[in-house]
Amino acid sequence: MQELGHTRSAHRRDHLLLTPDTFIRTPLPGLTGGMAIVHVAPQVGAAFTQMTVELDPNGTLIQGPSQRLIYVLEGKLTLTEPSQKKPHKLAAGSYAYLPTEHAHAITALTKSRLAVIDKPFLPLDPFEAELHNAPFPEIIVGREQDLTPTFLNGDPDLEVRALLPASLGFDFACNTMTYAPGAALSQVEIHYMEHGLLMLQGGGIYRLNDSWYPTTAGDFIWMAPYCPQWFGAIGKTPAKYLIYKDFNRHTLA
Ligand code: UGY
Ligand code: MN
Repeated sequence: MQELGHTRSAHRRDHLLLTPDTFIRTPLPGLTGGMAIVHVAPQVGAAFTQMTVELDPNGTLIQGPSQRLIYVLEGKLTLTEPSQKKPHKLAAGSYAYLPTEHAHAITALTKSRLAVIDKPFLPLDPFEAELHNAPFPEIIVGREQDLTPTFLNGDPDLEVRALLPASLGFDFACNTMTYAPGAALSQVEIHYMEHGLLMLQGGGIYRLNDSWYPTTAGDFIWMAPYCPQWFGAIGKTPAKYLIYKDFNRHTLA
């Protein structure tokens, strides 16, 4: 239906809300048999790129210019990379962390969708790395379904699953957060880290700076550093999102 110029999408100084009706698909170097929806990139002021990559059967994505985290949204795929002879099998909920220059090819067996986060790596100073027993990050392949949740601020209705280990070696965090119906963040957060957020299930109200947005599965949000933020889940099913944040580094590093 023609929406006569109306959309929920919004672009403000310190945040972006992008709803699927405004997504633009583009080709990308390293991507064959598919298209990329680049949700956020340095062009808007972010220090990372987050995209959704849509692959047709046999479509392939190979390594990009930086370290990468992928999270499978839909489909069946293989990940070929040099640390293991046999390709890894990936399906919805599978994820992989791939360090900078770690050669890889992700190939779709069926029509698939992946969340992809690319971020230039900020290494720890070698002295700090030894002090904190935080070696250079290595490849990780896992399944979100196998992760044990923690509860944000002890709230049993707000489950956090960390895709990356709690080591200072990593310069970002990526978690899923699952809110029981009616659950909410216990505070308005204001922090120096930025966020990329993909709403996976359910929905609610996202407060971003001085605006309150109805938000639902499929939406993408970017929160710039210090963007005031709060979420409350609305509806009869849980709300769940995948959330990126820069982490573990001095702000002047
Ligand atoms: O990790 C976070 O900062 C997270 N609690 N923020 C958010 O959900 N907007
Ligand atoms: Mn936050």
